[in-house]
Amino acid sequence: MKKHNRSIESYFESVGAGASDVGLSKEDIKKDFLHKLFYHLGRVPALTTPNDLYTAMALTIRDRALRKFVRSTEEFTQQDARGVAYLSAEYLPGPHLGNNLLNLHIVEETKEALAELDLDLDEILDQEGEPGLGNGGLGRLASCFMDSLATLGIPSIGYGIRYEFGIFKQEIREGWQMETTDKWLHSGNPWEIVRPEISYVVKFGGRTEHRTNGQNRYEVDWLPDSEIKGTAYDTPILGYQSNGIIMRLWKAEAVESFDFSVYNMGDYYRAVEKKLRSENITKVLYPNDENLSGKELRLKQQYFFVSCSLQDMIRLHTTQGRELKNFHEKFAIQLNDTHPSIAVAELMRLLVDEHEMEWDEAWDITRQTFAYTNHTLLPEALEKWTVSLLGRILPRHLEIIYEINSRFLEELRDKGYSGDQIARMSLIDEQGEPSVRMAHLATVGSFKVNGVSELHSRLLKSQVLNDFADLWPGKFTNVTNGVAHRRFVAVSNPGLANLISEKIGSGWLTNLSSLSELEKFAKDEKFQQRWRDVKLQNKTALTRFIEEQTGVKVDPAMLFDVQVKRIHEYKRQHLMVLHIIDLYLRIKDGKTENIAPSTFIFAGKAAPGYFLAKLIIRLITAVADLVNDDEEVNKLIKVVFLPNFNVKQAQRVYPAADLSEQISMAGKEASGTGNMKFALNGALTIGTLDGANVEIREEVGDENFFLFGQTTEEIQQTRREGYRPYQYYEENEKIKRVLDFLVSGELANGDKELFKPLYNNLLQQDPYQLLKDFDSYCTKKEEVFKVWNDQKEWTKRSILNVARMGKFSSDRSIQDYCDRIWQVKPVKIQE
Ligand code: NBG
Repeated sequence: MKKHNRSIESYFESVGAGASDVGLSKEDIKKDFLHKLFYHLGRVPALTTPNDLYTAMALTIRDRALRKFVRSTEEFTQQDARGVAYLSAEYLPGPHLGNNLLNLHIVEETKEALAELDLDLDEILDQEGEPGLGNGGLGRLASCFMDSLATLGIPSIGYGIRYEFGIFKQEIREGWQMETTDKWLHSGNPWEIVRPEISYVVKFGGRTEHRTNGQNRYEVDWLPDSEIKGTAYDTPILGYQSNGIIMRLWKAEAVESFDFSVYNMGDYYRAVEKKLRSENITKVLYPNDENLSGKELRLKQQYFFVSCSLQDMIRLHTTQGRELKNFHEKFAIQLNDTHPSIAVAELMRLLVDEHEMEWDEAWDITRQTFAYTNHTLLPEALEKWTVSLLGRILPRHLEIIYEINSRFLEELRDKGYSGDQIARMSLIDEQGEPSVRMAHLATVGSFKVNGVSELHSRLLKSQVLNDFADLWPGKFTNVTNGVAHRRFVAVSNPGLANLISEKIGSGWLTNLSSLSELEKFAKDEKFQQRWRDVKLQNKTALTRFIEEQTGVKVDPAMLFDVQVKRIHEYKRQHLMVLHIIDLYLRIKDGKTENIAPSTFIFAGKAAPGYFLAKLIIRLITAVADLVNDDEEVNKLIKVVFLPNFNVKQAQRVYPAADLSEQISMAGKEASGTGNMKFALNGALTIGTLDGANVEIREEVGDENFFLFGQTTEEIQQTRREGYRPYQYYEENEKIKRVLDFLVSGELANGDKELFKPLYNNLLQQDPYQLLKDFDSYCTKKEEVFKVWNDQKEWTKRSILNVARMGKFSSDRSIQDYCDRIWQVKPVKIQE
């Protein structure tokens, strides 16, 4: 086929196949499904496995998704629009099939097509695993953004890493978290297409040579000591009845040129070893959320995917006949945290060293291209690379960073900045072992910097990047996070989605604010009853799942009180546990009045090297065993730890929750997005004034939100006054009793030592001020129980929560990015 400027439509028309070669009718789907099953997978009907059925269906739908992608790309190219490249080291797309069916509007057609073949869509959906290519909120946010970018018709592409092993699989053995590898590719991945022709060479190590060329131009050669090839793997991401975009993930491979021709036996093995070593780069995701490990391989991963992505953008740009001096007019590149921030130096290198651009022009372009999103204020999570490591892996980039820094510091000196200020703002941290501050590199190299909630953006400006915000006030902005409500409500909670659409129409699918039309039904008792029926159904389904996974039987009539997220001290899962222990002790004392029957549900992974987080899981499972086995207690409360929290499990949990626990110490949770998913599914929130909780409360109304705990200011005040947690232990009977219980041995077959580290941590430092917030939390829980006992009141609040959550769609977040940061316009396909 020769290259023509013809549209995809015209090709099909010319062979008489009609424009709808991948039709959406029941018959089209059925025919294509059988075609995939027999001719693509080569299956004999009698030997078909459930995975075959799933794969055939996925391939059927992938064709339709690709059609949208091809059409969108045609349109983007024609309109010559500015586009967005989202650079993220993590993505958590979740299962694709259900979401794609919704977006193509063919759930019913597919169900029927399968039913006619005696197959069940739900069983097929259940077959799908998920790419666990992220740790938590940050990776999931990237995937929510892909969904919204496609839906809004923004010319865009998401770049990342195709880890062969994603986030570990969590099992619970004898109460402890155990990690096993996540072999997500083992039964194949029908959604991706490998693009062997889209590949780039990435260099590592070695040294640089500086010289002046014939035209008197100063030039630098980078003579690396190894090279690795990155190959593109594309997954189409569909918008809702809209465009399709691509998530392009890079896989590391040995470069073609590695030399098999000159081997003897020994060299052959060495050559193969070298190949394996190359592939190591994209082998496994680092399972640390909010923490930096300083690992060489991690830096290599970051550079690898960034370099491939930038080379790819430059290729896209120049093959369309454009000049590099216009690069920033065609691309806005969003840095999802500092993980891809080496891109600032890499774009400089590509422009200056490889494309012979002058430094000043290259720097102008770079600074008009990048924008940086910060996702955490936790000091231990701010990325730094030692100068010695960075210089060894990326010698040329270290030189470029030094050059950027020296020019930047010169600017500060000219402005009269003091030595102290300059040391604070420098890209190089000279305290201790010299290291590169990646957040500073990202800030200096970007035209906009944003936090992910109002509070977080404010704290970012007043704390972590304070000096930069003073220098460039206009550079800083906020974009509050949002979630893909279609996945987390329409796909996960069809009962609620149908009820809502029946009342107010389906406009909320593309315009979440229209949920406000539900407000008028908040007190309607018939509607309330239906609202509760849906919740009960979802809880019953979760009950079955809990029993399957943990063997624990729970009663769906109980209050489902849920905390699911990564396990971290700052998120304070143990605060919830301390309260459960208090309830247990009360019940044992026979003081059961005012306790609403509750099931406490936890899920989440702990970083494998994070001892206290793992001990918190051990504590939850210990409390679960104690409570669930005690006849006197288990009628009133139960405790469950669901192993291996991931997107698929999350989609079962949110719809079944009554109460959402968002109880981090104020100032620590940048935004939270689980908080939004819960509230959108009708859970009420108990939470602190942290992250996006603040805005959720503003929206849903103080009276519909269970607020407790100190504010950021109060926390700082407490710290300034010299926080002494031991004092709370001494002065507060309840705290003393609960903490003593931790080390009484009753939770651990007489072992008094097991939970000592947590006990000591709380009594000696309590860095997240649990003890200080404990009373306020318990008091609020009493109120929760009271409101729960008034089901009409509870349901009214639940309806109002949903009705007022319109702000928290990722569609709105992406619109904010477009308006405040990228300055890009939608190019929607017409179909
Ligand atoms: C996380 C924050 C969350 C936030 C997500 C998405 C990191 C580094 N940060 O509060 O902890 O919701 O990012 O912005 O993973």
